[in-house]
Amino acid sequence: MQKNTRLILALDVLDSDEALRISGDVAGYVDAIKVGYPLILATGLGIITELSKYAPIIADFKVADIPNTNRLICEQVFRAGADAVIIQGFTGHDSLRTCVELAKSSNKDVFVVTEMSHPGALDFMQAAGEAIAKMAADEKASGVVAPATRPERVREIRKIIGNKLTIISPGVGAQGGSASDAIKAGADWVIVGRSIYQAEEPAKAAADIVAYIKTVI
Ligand code: 3DU
Repeated sequence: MQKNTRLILALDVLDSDEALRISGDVAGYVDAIKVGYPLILATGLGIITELSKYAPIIADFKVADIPNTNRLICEQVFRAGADAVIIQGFTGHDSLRTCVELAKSSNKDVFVVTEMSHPGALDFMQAAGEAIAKMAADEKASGVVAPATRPERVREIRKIIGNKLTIISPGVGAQGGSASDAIKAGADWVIVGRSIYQAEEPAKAAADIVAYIKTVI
């Protein structure tokens, strides 16, 4: 994944024609497209292959199972053409290690969720966030997913993982986070969904975010 615009589109629409149209419109403004359960359950895993002509694809399955099941899931995701997969960190070292080993052998990336961006992440997840970030670094994941809604946590997680891992950061726009604050706090990329795909002109919305990011780098 090339660090160029520093914007990742979260494509949580439910229709394949719409997904392809929006991807074509915004392709010049995004470094990757993140797809997850909503689009894939609605249209099928083949949508990954179709979208991969526009940008690298991150499959956000938040994989959270025993090592063997994690491996089976990641195999399918990579076979479909995804360049990266997002997994949950709370399942521990062995579950993560299995994904990282598979990814490295196929030249793919694994991003590990430390703590999520919504308010409920404070109930249980945040307490484990720093330990998960350390684990992601120890297990040599490609990067972590950290919340743009809490830039101070992005900053803390950056300190823990150093500069070898990247940070992708959701929560910008609809969830209240700011793209520039997340980037200033140490995120490599921001992930934006509704503020782009629900906009009247998705390409303009994406271009505006990219321009905003450029003011702080
Ligand atoms: O709130 P948005 O519409 O910009 O979409 C954010 C996307 O990022 C969405 O796909 C959501 O499932 C994902 N995500 C988070 O919002 C927060 C996380 O901690 C991890 C992933």
